[in-house]
Amino acid sequence: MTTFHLRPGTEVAEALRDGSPVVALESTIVSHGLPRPDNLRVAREIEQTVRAAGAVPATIGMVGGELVVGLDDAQLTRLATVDGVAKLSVRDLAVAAATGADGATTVAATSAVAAAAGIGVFATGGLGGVHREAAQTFDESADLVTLARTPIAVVCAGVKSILDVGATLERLETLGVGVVGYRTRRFPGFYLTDSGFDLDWSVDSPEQVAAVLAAREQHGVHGGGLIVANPLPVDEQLDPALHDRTLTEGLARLGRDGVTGKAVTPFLLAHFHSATEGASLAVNVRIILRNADLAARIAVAAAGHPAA
Ligand code: PSU
Ligand code: MN
Repeated sequence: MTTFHLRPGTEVAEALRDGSPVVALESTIVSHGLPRPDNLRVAREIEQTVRAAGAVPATIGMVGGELVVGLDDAQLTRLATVDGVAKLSVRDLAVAAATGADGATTVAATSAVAAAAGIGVFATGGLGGVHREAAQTFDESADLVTLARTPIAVVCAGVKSILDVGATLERLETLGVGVVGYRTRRFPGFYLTDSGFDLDWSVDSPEQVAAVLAAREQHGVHGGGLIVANPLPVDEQLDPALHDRTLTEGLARLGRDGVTGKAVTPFLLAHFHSATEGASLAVNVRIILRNADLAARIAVAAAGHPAA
């Protein structure tokens, strides 16, 4: 079993011990999802946003084979700047630990480690899901199957719009992963406010999300994760025409360059960032910061709303 390192006496360890609000954050977005040098600045801004809303940030990642819950600034800097940082899903954690690797954890790996550490709320940009060619390639993110068995609330702007959103929602239903819109009945489309798909449930406040988490504890039927889908306001989304053009072009390049497996998502995100000349990057950053803020407010509400 891979154990994580929660150094006694660290801010995260003390907050967890005291039942204070903690928000888990992933590192793949830092190492593979955002371009340098913005990535390190944004990683720090995400943590500051969590703090400003009254919670302790716990960015998760692997440094020299050590799985860390609550990277310090030197560790965060290392994962943001050195070459050869591996992208770690759940299945990679043990191998990376045993070989002393540096690695960034995906939504799947971050959720699994956070839940094991006792953290109940996690903020990211957009979830992984079913890729558009999945009927041929079988490419479906391990984020989905991991959330099926991991009791954590993930605040995100839906799934990345590069994916097959309808198929992803069907899989989430099959897998028993809860999905609630935050002040909306439409599933967000990451760069876009609205993916075009309806949701069954909407919640209006961090307190209401905390009540959902508490009800789950009381029922003792935990199941898996809860997705809190937090859309961008319409005037902050990426221009839909630019989005559609960029996506068509990116998908064509994917085929031309023969990109497959775990390289697909970073490739498409990088294509968006360069083809939109930074417009998608600005949108991506706004998404993450808004989600970090909401996640922190949920964690604060949950800390004051313990299950009976
Ligand atoms: N959200 C973002 N940027 C990212 C990711 C999510 O805004 O880079 C990362 C997450 O770590 C997610 C991963 O788990 O992309 C999905 O990769 P894949 O499709 O290979 O499972
Ligand atoms: Mn994949």
